Amino acid sequence: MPRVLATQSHVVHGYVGNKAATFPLQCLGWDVDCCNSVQFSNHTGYGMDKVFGSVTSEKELNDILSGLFSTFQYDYDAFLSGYLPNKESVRCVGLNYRNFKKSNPDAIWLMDPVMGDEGQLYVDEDVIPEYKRIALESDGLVDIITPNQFEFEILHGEKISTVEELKSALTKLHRTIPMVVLTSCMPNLFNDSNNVYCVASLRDHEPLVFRVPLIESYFTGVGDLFSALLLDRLYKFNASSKSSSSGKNISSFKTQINEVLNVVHNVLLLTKKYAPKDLKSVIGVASKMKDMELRIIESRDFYSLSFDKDQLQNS
Ligand code: PXL
Repeated sequence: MPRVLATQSHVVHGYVGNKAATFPLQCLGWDVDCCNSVQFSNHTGYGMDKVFGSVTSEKELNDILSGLFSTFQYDYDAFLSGYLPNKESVRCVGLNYRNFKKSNPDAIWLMDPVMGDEGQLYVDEDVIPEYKRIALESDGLVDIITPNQFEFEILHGEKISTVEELKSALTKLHRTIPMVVLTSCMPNLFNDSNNVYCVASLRDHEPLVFRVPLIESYFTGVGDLFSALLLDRLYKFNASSKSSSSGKNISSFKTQINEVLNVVHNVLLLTKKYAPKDLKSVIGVASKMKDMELRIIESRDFYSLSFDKDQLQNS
């Protein structure tokens, strides 16, 4: 059974961070070791006056991660990092994961640099230089990064308004990171507000563009689910290509991203089915937000689905 170390948030109620990642990964046969960067009552979309709990201190986070390293140095096949609330937590995870990667050079590190969306930061601003340091200065450390466009622009240091600018920014980021997946791009980039665009790029290949039908709703934790599922697909492909020596290729990368987008799309459709129809009555109303939580458990039959070509083309 492969084992992943996942450092991101824990919420008591609902499904973001490790709560969104753990059950799907377990369904896919993973042993998931969760290290919680925060323990909150619920996600921050309920309104900051409705978030209770605490941020794991740098000392505690470092004690846990370095303690795990001292006992389980060679026991992880993959590393996942997501929501880290401040510069101390980003730096601490960076340093500890660096040690793990040195001992396990074949293990995959998927870093989701969770910082914000649509122009709004939802972590401390001082995480930015720390994420830049990890992403831009350390070749061979992070294998795959899954920012949204806002986060990608922060790492790149400039706004991106055209596909050409996007391509050249990707080439720059590929100097240090072999795989980059922009989980969602802003509608103006592809002049299409009816669909969501995901751009996946493998070093030395043309970026792949995926169009996903937009589901009007208000979901939280989608990126966390996406990253977990993608890590599973990439790990399994790496493991099988090592034994068959077929190497990493662009067509299997495309299939993996397509499959993950399809699974996430199905989870969102199911979530929407149970969610209130009148979105205006929900946003900012804490007592109703619970009905918008991802249906992670009810979606259990989706996670391991592979999709045939016809389904892929239609989706
Ligand atoms: O990645 C989403 C996320 C994770 N963790 C916490 C959050 C959110 C989004 O709101 O509040 C605590």
